[in-house]
Amino acid sequence: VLDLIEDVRAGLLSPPRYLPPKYFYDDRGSSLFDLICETPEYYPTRMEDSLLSRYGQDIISRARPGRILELGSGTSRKTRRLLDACEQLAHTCIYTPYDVCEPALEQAATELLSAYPWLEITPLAGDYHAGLGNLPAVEGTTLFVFLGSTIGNFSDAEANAFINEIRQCMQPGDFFLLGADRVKNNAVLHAAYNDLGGLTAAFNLNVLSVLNRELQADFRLDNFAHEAVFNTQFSRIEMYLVSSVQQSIRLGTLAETIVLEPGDRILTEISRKFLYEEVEKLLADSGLTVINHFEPDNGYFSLVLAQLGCS
Ligand code: AVJ
Repeated sequence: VLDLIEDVRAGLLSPPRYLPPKYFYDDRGSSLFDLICETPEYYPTRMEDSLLSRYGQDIISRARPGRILELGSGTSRKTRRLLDACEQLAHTCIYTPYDVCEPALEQAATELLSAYPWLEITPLAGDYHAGLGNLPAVEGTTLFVFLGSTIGNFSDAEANAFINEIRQCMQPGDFFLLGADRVKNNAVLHAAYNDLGGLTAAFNLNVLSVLNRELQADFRLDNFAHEAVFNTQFSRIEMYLVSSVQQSIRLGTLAETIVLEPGDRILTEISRKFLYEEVEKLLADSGLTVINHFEPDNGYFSLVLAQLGCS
């Protein structure tokens, strides 16, 4: 809650209003996100999943990881493709899911153990924005994975800082697997963030329920509309909550009041879309060497395996 108070003070009290996207993911938000992933419009999850199924064995046989460390693991659904590949190659390893959400970690661990009895799971709870700290040593290499194009939620500077953080935790020879969404036809992008079933809208609005609950606020969800537009200049989807009326909102915990006019907007998420070269540049700028760059025929998504060179 302290983080939230600070972020709300910094971002929400005056325009341009901005909230970090990490507050979407309470129980309801996480369920809504899972449902979004199944809509016909939201292609990234399916694309990444099929790349992981297709190239999982290539990745595992190249990295032969002693440990797979997944940042922001959530339900660990996508990671199963990598674990399947381990199984097919009779390769065993430790799996360390790393997430802010402890209940999700525990549930994922229980489910994974029943599906992969050979797997040793050592979950790590924490906020990766605060850095990874000291990782327990393991035998063999560690394969760091950061999937789902969550990297797209970061600004350029944040993305570089984040990958640098990870690089600091890597030993020479360790690998990094990054999933990143790519620039594509505007209509496809627009539809992915404006699904006809209204799940993305519900997901976006849900952050106001989080604020209501955590900060004794009185946002009325029906006074806001979901908006998601592709900003060509910055090559990113921008997701907003737009005030549809003149309204004042009380934030009890902060003893603050926000006044909004019709049309006033709160930026709730950026989701950057990268060019092929930009994905590689992100990694190269942190001193990582690209080993494999996987993409589907339509170039909708990138899955990149990189390594910290042994010097
Ligand atoms: C989980 C951050 C990758 O940016 O596409 C989905 C979140 N927001 N629909 C994304 C999201 C709206 C998603 N990431």
